[in-house]
Amino acid sequence: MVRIRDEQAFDAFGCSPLKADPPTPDRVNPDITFIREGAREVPVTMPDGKVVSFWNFTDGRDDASKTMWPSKPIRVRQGQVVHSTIDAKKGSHTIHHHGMNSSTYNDGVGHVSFEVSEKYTYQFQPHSAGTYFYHCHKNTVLHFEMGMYGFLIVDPPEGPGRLYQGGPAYDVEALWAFDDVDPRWHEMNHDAGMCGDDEGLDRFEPKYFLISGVPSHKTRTDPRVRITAKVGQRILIRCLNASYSIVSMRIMGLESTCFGADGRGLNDPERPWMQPIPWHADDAYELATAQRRDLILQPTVPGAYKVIVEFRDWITGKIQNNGAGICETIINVKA
Ligand SMILES: [Cu+2]
Repeated sequence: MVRIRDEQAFDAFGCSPLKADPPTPDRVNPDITFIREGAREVPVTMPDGKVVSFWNFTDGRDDASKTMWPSKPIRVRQGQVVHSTIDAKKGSHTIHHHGMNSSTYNDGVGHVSFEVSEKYTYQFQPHSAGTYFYHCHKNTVLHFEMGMYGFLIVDPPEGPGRLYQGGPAYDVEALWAFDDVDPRWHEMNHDAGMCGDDEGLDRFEPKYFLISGVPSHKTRTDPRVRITAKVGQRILIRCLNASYSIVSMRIMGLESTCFGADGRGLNDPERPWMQPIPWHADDAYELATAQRRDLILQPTVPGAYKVIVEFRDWITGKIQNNGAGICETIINVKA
């Protein structure tokens, strides 16, 4: 074990972040509420038969969410006052609602506010419809790799069916979260590395690759990933790169248009410098860690269109795991 040089300074910031369960400041009546309980273990069987354990946030009011990984989405409407309560249960955790303009108290970043040891209610009000995600921000590099995340979707005030006000409508919606797994990290304890201990968190060697919790050997068939639509329908794919790789994505034989990036619409008249981006068939488009892209497709010809998702090393650009870091799925378009 290698200790860092200035232990005192690290102790104040790294080892001992404040753990607290304060009342929510400036609390008002919410329009919608959520409960997320911290760190239930969800086993996932990988292509080689090995079982890797992930941690989820369980919706305290929904038994089905106990086995869901990624965690059950939080879905709200633009302008609503949202109360999202964490019940930490095991150890301390936080919820960072990534992309919301929250106050520091409500931002859920453990090291700049506090970690929640029992319960805290985050209060925020989303102002921009689009695709976001929520995740634990305690010992972030580890807890995020352990899977403590889920989609956070902000619908326009009138509800689902349109990406944002003035944006495109859709008939079919898919949520794709790309993830990569270094199984060595999944054997660590909650606080590994927080005191500057050399636990090997600077080495990330992903061996398994998944889309929305589905390992690569099942992404072509599992309905959590595979898309089924009819000719003429408009398909919305909400993409989230929840991996520690650069994700390079190709949709073979189909044109699409990126109408949203990181929770912002791209054809908003108030932001004329941002324009929808055409994604040409067969071309590769990249997402860095935590980026979201909202794609709209409207296929005119029936077919089973292949989607290829490559996980590439940030530095070398090579496909992870000696070229094996690939997931494929199908957009199945029926007449
Ligand atoms: Cu956590």
